[in-house]
Amino acid sequence: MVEQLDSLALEFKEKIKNLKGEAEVLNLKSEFLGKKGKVSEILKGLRNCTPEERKVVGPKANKLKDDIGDLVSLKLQEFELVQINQKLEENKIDLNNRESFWFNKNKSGGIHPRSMIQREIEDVFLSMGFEVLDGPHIEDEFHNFEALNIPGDHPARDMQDTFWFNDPDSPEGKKHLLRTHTSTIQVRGMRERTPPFRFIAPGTVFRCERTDASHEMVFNQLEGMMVGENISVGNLIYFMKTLLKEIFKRDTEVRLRPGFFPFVEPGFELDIQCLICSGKGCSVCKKTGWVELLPCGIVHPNVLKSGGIDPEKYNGFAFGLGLDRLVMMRYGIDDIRHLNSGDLRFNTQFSAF
Ligand code: FA5
Repeated sequence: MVEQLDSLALEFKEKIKNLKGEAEVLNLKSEFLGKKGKVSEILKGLRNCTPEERKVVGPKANKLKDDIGDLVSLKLQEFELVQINQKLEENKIDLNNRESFWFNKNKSGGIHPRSMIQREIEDVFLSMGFEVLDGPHIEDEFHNFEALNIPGDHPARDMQDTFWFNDPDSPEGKKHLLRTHTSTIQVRGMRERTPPFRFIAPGTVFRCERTDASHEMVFNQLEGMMVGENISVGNLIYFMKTLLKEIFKRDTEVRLRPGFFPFVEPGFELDIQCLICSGKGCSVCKKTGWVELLPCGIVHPNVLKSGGIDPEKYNGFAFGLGLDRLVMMRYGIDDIRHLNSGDLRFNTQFSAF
């Protein structure tokens, strides 16, 4: 039996050398190790062996099984490597040759639905005399919280959990963070202007929160601010209505309810009737029929002071539009996570790619 096992080992090594594919390797494995395979057939003879013979044959048979298993794995890895190299070769991109980029062959780039809507909104506000501002993603505590009337011990800080950086260069341990909202640009904008002024500021914001159909950790807002003399809630509502009318090209059901934000007083939540389910209730609106879209209010005097503006003389309104949610409502997208997926099957539905 020992000789039989030795010759099986040689036979296997010889046969596996010439195999051409995964299926052939697996067939050979079962020819040797399967229930009715060559090794099993030999081992049936163990019954007739003496205990001494078994002590020799048993370990030898086990070693042969292990060796066959190892040779099979090695051969399969070899095939896998060939396949990977083949794929790499097929998808090779010569960065010096524009013709070799896949998207240049038959297709051109397109615009993400969020960028399309952002541009539309910018046009609407530009036509109403607003400027378009930008601000940094990495912010300090002052612009994200303190200047907005949210001191260190204020419970409102818990409403927007975020990602913090330690600042080794700051002796007071002043911390930096990924901005949680575009309201950071309010103070930056105010400090660089004298009233009257009006601006919007679109941008990406970051929050440490659980994702679902209407919540992302990285999402986009569009801030708006108008400061001057005798600005009223009526002015605010006018601009909000104009925005929604221009974007949806039809009247939409909205509701205004009181909302608390330390940087506005009074503060409001402007909700839009869910256009995914027409107000019947779905996962996007959490079965309420309404989607929180546009918090807004009259700027708090402390915030005007942080921006270097005299609250005795001037006042203003501010709003913070949830841009991704607006895009969802406009196109009937039932899950916010599609927007950041980078999936071309999704992106190509909105503009010519
Ligand atoms: C704010 O961020 C305030 N800075 C808005 C503001 C500005 C109020 C100026 C008053 C004056 P809020 O946390 O509610 O508020 O977010 C604003 C909007 O962003 C929400 O109405 C919603 O449309 C959107 N939003 C909030 N969290 C998420 C999230 N995790 N994923 C997607 N959109 C979100």
